[in-house]
Amino acid sequence: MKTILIAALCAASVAHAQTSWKLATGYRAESFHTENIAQFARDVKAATKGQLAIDLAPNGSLFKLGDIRQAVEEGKVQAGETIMTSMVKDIPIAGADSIPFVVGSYKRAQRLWELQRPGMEREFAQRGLKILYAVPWPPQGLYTTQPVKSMNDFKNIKMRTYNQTTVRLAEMLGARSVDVAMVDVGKAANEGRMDAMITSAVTGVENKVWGPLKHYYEISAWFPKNIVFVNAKAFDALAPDARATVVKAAAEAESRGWVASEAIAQSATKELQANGIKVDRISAELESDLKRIGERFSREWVRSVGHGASDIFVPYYFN
Ligand code: PCA
Repeated sequence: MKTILIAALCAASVAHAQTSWKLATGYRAESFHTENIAQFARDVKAATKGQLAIDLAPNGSLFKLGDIRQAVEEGKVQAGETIMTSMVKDIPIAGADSIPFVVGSYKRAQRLWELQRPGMEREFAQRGLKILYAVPWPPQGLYTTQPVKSMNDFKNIKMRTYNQTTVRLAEMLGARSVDVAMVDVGKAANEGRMDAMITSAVTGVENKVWGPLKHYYEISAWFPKNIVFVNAKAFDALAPDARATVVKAAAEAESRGWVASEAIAQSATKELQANGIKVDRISAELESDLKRIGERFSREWVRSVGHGASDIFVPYYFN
């Protein structure tokens, strides 16, 4: 009787201790961001001895990229990953990493994240969310079907967009914006639905855009970040040691992700070239056009964000 009772108690406590989270992302399983999350999930599972399993739902299979934050907030799914700029309507400071021509290197992108993170933590906490980590996409370059020399070459062309920054830029350039999710970029390019887009080299590689798109200009416009987060109630329900494990594994995932992003920035550009895309610098004229547009964008952004903007950018520029 005693053994049966003990066995039953053990089974019950094991069952109680095992938790599983679903983590929704809008990107593909083979995306370097998603592979990094998969590693994070394996690390958490091993370090908690199976107490916490994180199951990935990639490719927008549970929720669309732009709906993921809301879904985690509402507890429809425990955890998620999205691109920070997808939430600028509700959290304006989330857009700090997509202001054109502010950040020109991974080091500066890191500094920006340090300054942006406290405000983001507050915004997330108010919504019952906990940030796990953030990792940038490689620098954003300009893809085109035809060579471009100045702003005039953008008049009325179809420009693929993925966030408010790209929509506003298309508008300022006089182009027509076409919203295409990252996973549909290859298809849209092949169907002639875009003449230009601003995104990373790796996104071009993942979607095999060679063929329709012929030029890639390394303008390093910005370094947008993906953010991985969890519903705070789900996090708080973990045992304290499991919580500490998740936080530690998240910090490791963040460091690992930044290194991977930088490495892939190099290799992906080479891969575009190897597949026939002409990798070029932009003309001085287009560079100054884009710089002017960037400045205009910055002014609009600061005006719309207010204090939150100076909290980030005063130390960014002056400390
Ligand atoms: N790839 C994603 C976001 C930024 C990037 O480099 C996209 O094109 O949608």
